[in-house]
Amino acid sequence: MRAKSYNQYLDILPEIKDALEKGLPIVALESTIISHGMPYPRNVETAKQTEQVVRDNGAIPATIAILGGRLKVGLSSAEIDDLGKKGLDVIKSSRRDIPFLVAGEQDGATTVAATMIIADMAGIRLFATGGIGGVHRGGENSMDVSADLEELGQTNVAVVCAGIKSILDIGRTLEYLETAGVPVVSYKTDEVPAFYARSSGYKSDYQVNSPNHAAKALHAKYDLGINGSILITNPVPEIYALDPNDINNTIEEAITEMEKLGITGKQTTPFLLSRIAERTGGESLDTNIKLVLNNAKLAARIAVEYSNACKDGK
Ligand code: PSU
Ligand code: MN
Repeated sequence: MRAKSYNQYLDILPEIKDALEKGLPIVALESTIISHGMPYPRNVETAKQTEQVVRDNGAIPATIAILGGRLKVGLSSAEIDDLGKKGLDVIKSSRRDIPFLVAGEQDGATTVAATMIIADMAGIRLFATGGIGGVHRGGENSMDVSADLEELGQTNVAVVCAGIKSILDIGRTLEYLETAGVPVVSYKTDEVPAFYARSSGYKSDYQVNSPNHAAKALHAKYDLGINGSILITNPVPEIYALDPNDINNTIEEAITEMEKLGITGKQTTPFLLSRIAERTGGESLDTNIKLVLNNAKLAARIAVEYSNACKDGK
């Protein structure tokens, strides 16, 4: 067997390669959120704004996707435009899909799981997104459990998100993460936020009050050789949060509609996100965008501290 070398599959933008060599702070960003998570053109605007927020907070953005079978670490502005315009026509790609897209020289938008895998290959340890996949409601029967959870259990990239969305079974998702050995931490609160809403009623494992605290825990984890992610949940800013009861009713209605239509598998999350946006008259989309930007800021600040911790060796 050949020595393990992923480099032949990776295309890393020169700015990011340089930052990796120098140990500078970098934040990975996913592309399924662009193609499947939001409608055009706000998906493209948001992707570019997110990159800018990462830069404004001292780190270098690396938006990840698969293009023509190449694992791209960092996209050009034109490539982001293209993914955003193609939307649902791009293949939503998780761990299972990567080898087939490479072999077929195809394009794929990467989910949290696939983005983590590619970020890890490049050596990027921080990743910002909006929401992760989890155990779907009724998952105890359907077994609809996102591959994101298994990835969080094994791949060495910390993920900053806005908590667990109530399209999912929050309690079971947290149980799964506990089993997988993933610490769920919350930023400046002791509760796991619920994406559109700041509160879920579930306590997180650890509260962190500074980017430095999160970075030190991450550094300790990888220094100790404990594989897997730390899930850093960051509540949506108060002014953009939605009323938990209102949004839960909207989510219930969207789930009922989805069940009637017989939608399952990888179509589930994109369907629910777009129905919820329609039913809230775009309000949920505005909240979604604001929380992504908020997460990019926190991830960049943690990346700065993590880069310092690595240089100090502590
Ligand atoms: N949640 C969101 N927006 C998203 C997703 C989740 O609020 O765009 C995307 C992410 O890419 C995530 C994926 O990794 O959906 C999970 O899909 P599934 O449940 O099919 O694994
Ligand atoms: Mn699923």
